Amino acid sequence: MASLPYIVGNWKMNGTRAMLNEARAIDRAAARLPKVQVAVAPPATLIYRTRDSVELIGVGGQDCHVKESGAFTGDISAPMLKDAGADFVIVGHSERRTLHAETSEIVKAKAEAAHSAGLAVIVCVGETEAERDAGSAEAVVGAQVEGSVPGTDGAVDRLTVAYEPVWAIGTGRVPSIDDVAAMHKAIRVKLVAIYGDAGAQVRILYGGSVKADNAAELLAVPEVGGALVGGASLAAESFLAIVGAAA
Ligand code: G2H
Repeated sequence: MASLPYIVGNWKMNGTRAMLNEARAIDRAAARLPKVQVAVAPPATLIYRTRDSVELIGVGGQDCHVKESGAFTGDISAPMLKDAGADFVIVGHSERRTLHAETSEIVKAKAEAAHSAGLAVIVCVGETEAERDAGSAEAVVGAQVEGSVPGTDGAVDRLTVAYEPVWAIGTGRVPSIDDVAAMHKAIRVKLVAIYGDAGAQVRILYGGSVKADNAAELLAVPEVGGALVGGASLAAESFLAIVGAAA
C-alpha cells in the first residue's frame, strides 16, 4: 500500500509559546485532511508544549546527540526528545552538517540513537551549488545517503529521507522538476541497494523553498513522498496551503 504524503514543518530556531496557536490551527485543519500525514518539528523548548497542544499531527525534534546522556552541555539526547513527547527527529539537516561540522558518520550515529530511543528519523541529504555545477550532485547525495542512513534492525519502517539541495534552502530557488525527479530516483536506487526490496518503502521528501505556489508541482514528481518545509511552515496559513496541495 502506498503511504500517505508526509508534510513536515521544520521551524528551525523560530518560535516561542505564541507559536502554539499555529500548531493548534494546523492540528485542527489536519483533522479535515485524513489523506495527508502532517508533522511539525518545533525548537526543543516547545516540544513538550506542542505535544500537549495537538492531537493528530506528529511532533519532532530537529537534532539529537549520539549519546543517551552525559557531559554534553547544551545538547539534547534522543531519549530526552522521546520523553518530551517527540515522535521523530530530523538528523543531518544541512544547517547541522555545515554549521556544526556534522559528517555522515555522525548523522548515521544520531539516526541509530534515535531509533534506539523509539523515535522515527528523517535523514537529510543534499548537494551544494558548487557540487551541482560540477556535475557531482548525484554522487555527493548518493554518498551522503549511503553514509547517513541507519543500520538499525527494522530501520526502514521508521525512516524517511529528505532531499534538500543546500542552494535551495531559504533562497526561494528550487531545482527544475526534471532535476528533482532524477535525484529522487537516484536516492531510491541507493536505498534499494542498501536495504533490498524494503528500500522501496522509504518515503523520500523534497525540501528547499517549498511554498504554496510550487508545492503541487513538486509533490506530483514521481518518488516525491512529501515535503520538508522551513520558512513557509512558520504560519499555519502558508503551511496548510502546502498540506492542502498534498491532499
Ligand atoms: C530546508 C527547508 C526546511 P526552507 O531547510 O528544512 O527550509 O523551506 O525555508 O527552504
